[in-house]
Amino acid sequence: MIDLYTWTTPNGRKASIMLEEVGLAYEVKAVNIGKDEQFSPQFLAVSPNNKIPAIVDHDAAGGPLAIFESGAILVYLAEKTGKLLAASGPVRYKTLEWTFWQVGGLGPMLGQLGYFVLRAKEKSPDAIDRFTTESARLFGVMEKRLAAEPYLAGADYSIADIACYGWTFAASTMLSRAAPGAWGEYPSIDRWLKAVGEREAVKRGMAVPKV
Ligand SMILES: N[C@@H](CCC(=O)N[C@@H](CS)C(=O)NCC(=O)O)C(=O)O
Repeated sequence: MIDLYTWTTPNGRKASIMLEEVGLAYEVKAVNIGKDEQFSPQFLAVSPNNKIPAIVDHDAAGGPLAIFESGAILVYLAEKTGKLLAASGPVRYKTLEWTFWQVGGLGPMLGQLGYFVLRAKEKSPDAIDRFTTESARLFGVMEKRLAAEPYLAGADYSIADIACYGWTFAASTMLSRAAPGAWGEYPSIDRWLKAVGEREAVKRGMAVPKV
């Protein structure tokens, strides 16, 4: 059994979508970051960076294994099950490339954009402009990739698509209303959003945790 520490955010949903896709049994431990539960000693013992998602695999070889950082969780679960990440070869590295593009680029930029347009007490035009421009640039890169390939890693759905789905969905809906310049006409991303969003495992994973 795997414990999944998560909340209702795009980062948390990468892990729940992945667990649904690979079909591993898991128990949800909701960490309400709106109530600062990520700073509790019990959670910090699992995730010392005080961020969700995190997992504990009680069936790991060598005893229970705690993992934080969504990219590490995706790679771990893919390798544990042999699904959604090739074991070797070029497709493996295309998959890792787009997975870490999300973790190091798309996620942080959209997260900062969301903070500055929705939550910051004082509006900072420079910060909003910076993160709007960078988000739009990243979506331009993603649009080009998806115009050339069905999925981010190439022909097949992979952990790279799982990494990008939640944030891209948020950008296409709620965030684009708050920061219209960050989103635009992206026919290939729209096609991909529909294909990924129609997967049953994605629908189930996007509904975790139930609050
Ligand atoms: N790089 C991390 C980012 C995780 C992250 O930013 N999680 C947010 C929720 S979406 C969080 O837990 N925030 C709580 C906090 O910063 O105190 C990952 O990909 O797992």
